[in-house]
Amino acid sequence: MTPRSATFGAWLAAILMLASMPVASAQNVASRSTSTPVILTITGPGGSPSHDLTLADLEKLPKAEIRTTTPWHDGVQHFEGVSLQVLMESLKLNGANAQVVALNRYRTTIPTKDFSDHKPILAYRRNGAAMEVREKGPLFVIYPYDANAALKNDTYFSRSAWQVRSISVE
Ligand SMILES: Nc1nc2c(c(=O)[nH]1)N[C@H]1C(S)=C(S)[C@@H](COP(=O)(O)O)O[C@H]1N2
Ligand SMILES: [Mo]
Repeated sequence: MTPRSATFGAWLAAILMLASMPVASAQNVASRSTSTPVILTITGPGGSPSHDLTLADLEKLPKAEIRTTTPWHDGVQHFEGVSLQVLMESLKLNGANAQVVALNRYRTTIPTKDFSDHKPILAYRRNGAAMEVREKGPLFVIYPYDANAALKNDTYFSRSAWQVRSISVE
């Protein structure tokens, strides 16, 4: 072997090694994004670490249910999800307001006092089925509108973000 081909061999080995590493991590990312995608990112105040949650993570929390009509559906709907109050408590997040941002960049501010006063949920199922993005899923803030006439107005409808992607508590 000439010195030149030895150098080439060393380069080849290094390149093969480098090439194999990104392939392995790309596969991990791909399998995570198809089987258990992150659907919700929650951040707390003051640069505290953010939480990336999958549907399975949300389903581990106690299930909350609301049966109600809404301005966006025909007839009484059965929503299943997680109480926003319980979600905040489980992540030990405290703050006066939750900024909710949707996939379409719609953004709304929910005073966290609503979570205890009105018990809205972050719904992940409607009538027993996961909600597709085109059906305003995968996550939809739902208040118990029928249980309290005071919730049937634009203040609460505008807080009812669909296609929720992130929540930041401030
Ligand atoms: N993702 C998302 N959620 C949203 C909105 C939106 O544009 N995108 N509009 C909000 C506002 S301001 C209100 S009043 C109601 C409006 O519902 P409507 O467009 O069916 O009247 O949904 C709320 N949730
Ligand atoms: Mo609105």
